[in-house]
Amino acid sequence: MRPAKEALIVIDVQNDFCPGGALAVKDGDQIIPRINGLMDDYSAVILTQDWHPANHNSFAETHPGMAAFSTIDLPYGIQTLWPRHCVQGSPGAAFRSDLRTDPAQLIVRKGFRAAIDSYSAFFENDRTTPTGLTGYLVTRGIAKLVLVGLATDFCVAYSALDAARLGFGVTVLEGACRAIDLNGSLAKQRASMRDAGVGLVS
Ligand code: VGL
Ligand code: ZN
Repeated sequence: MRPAKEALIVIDVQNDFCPGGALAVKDGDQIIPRINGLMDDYSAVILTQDWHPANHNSFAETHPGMAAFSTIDLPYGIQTLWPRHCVQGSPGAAFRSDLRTDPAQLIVRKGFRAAIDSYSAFFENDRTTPTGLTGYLVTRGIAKLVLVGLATDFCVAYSALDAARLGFGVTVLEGACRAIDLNGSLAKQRASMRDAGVGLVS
């Protein structure tokens, strides 16, 4: 058993990010047995769930003429446009049926405001609007976080960088993550995480 002040945070292991899904991450499903096995070692287990309205601003379909995986300028900065994914209540937004969810004590839904995306489990993409997760962790006395899930270079990395900035000790178990790797994003985010003091462990 890991120390009580340490939490396992499982990022976005949802149908749309796995093979066959709308924004499939290569081999995204292959991390699930390992994640399931980790859950019994942690007294705090938290899941996140990407949870968008159908007209979300991060969807290419919301911007006529714009292609998926291109970028646009929004008031909070540059936003990558994604294929429509993880629409609230849709099968694609559900957790993979082989992911254990019973051990989770908290499920954080994010990206539920149409005007702003939220990669991180802590803040939306303006880096200031909080999800509330910080308060939950702090009031439970949790100081160290172990992050796994999808995708390494987007939601996992943004969460890890925010957590480090907030003062948590952060480890990313890369063997229990898979990446999108868009235009070199994986190498860039791995370097940023290292610079921020995030432990990268295979
Ligand atoms: C994610 C892109 C869009 C992720 C979520 O979970 O990494 N990536 N929405
Ligand atoms: Zn999303």
